[in-house]
Amino acid sequence: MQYENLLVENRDGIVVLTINRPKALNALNRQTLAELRQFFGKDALRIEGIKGVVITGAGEKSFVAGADITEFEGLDAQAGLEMSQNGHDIFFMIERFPKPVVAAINGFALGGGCELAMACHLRIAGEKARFGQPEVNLGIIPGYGGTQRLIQYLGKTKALELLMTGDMFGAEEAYRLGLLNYVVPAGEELNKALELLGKIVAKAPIAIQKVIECVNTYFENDGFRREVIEFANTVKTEDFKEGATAFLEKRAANFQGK
Ligand code: CO8
Repeated sequence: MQYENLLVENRDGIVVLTINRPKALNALNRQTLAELRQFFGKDALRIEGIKGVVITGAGEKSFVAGADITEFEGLDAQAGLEMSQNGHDIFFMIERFPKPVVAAINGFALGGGCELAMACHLRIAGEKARFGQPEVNLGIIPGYGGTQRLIQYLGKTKALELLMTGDMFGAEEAYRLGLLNYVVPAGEELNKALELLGKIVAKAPIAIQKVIECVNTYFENDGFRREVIEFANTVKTEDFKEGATAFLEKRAANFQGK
């Protein structure tokens, strides 16, 4: 398939998938999500001899800066519910992909970008990468699994703090907290991802697939569905309209709790 916003490069069975919207810091618009669904749901498994996938972002500044905020205008609760569920479905396709998927995080991994990285099996970041779930700054909650997966990696203490403050944190801190497998000098994240995958794909593929399935099973719970519902509930608030408008107008939001 031809993609508008994804670059697909097959390096001897390791597919490097680059989210390619650098002018919008690789934000996940509807088109990009549809292409990720097409890739992980259909195209990837038809690539002969595929052994693993690396996901990275185009440019030096950003992995993925979140959902595309310019598409938030006019979003109602029903559309919010559907968009969130769509993202959940796609990110589960990644998490349940039978081959190892590694995020090579080359810059901002915020909101949906941090959630995309967390849906991958392993994460490697350049030292300048920045992380965060800043949704509360927009009057919403994470809608692509962030409330669940952040706890999986960080535990409840730090996950609650970071989800409620929306604070950004750097790669060293992300490593210390358990979000990352490795931090490497900026620009080296793709090489390190390929090196790590090289080691994994030399093992028995069925055994690797079963490891992925069993680890995922440990974390199955109802929290993901609850997140979709509560995301939609925040989309219908006036605070969400104010938060998204304030971002686009490049000013601080004035939330009223309505
Ligand atoms: N969406 C759309 N455009 C974006 C986004 C985004 N998430 N992030 C950055 N951009 C655009 C900017 O608007 C800007 O465009 P332009 O040049 O046309 O003005 C361009 O990218 C460059 O960005 P900045 O000028 O802001 O660059 P800075 O270096 O000053 O700042 C930041 C970089 C800190 C990353 C800043 O851009 C930022 O804060 N971005 C928003 C981050 C964010 O809040 N992400 C979370 C979004 S919400 C989310 O992901 C929820 C997921 C679940 C959704 C469920 C379904 C709807």
